[in-house]
Amino acid sequence: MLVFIFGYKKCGDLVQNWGVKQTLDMRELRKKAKNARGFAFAGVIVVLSIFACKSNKDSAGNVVKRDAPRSQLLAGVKITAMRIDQFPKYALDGEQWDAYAPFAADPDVYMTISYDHVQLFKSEVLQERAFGTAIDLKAGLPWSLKPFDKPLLIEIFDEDGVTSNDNMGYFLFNPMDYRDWKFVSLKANDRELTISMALEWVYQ
Ligand SMILES: [Ca+2]
Ligand SMILES: [Ca+2]
Repeated sequence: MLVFIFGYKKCGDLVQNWGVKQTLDMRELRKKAKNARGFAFAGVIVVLSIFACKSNKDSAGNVVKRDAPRSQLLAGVKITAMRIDQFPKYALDGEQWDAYAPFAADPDVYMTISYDHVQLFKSEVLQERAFGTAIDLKAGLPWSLKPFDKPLLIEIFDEDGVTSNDNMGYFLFNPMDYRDWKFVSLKANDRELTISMALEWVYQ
């Protein structure tokens, strides 16, 4: 019986000691693992530093100044080319554009771009444009669009001097709907009127 009690106690001590030893071993292991992680991290930093130093030098060992990395912050958009591809043959009343001037009945075409009733751009007036010919607008280009994330009103007119000009058609154009597009073509819903433009997106 005594032997049994002694044996039980000894066994209990062993278990207890083993538990303590186990705890100590785990602490030791954790400490080692932490140190190993620290060394690995330091190693990565050293390698990156060497790489960074090396990448700033060319093959001859000269220090090369690098451009700052380009961010993707959109700063604006410009129209660099604008063409009226086609326009209606007749005015809304079915008459020639300048029916009052029988020998100069073709329209005198120009374009405006407006936002919120404020005119942003007005092109040159191109006199007597024959039906079926494309019209390239060039004056004042490029046009920097501000705002570029709201619907802009693009209108095409026939200039009529003292009388009110004839509206040949219009488009609502929100540049952001075409983000990063280099060429955009628009067609008026209700008229044989199409325009196309080249865009340049500006990033800072
Ligand atoms: Ca007219
Ligand atoms: Ca006219």
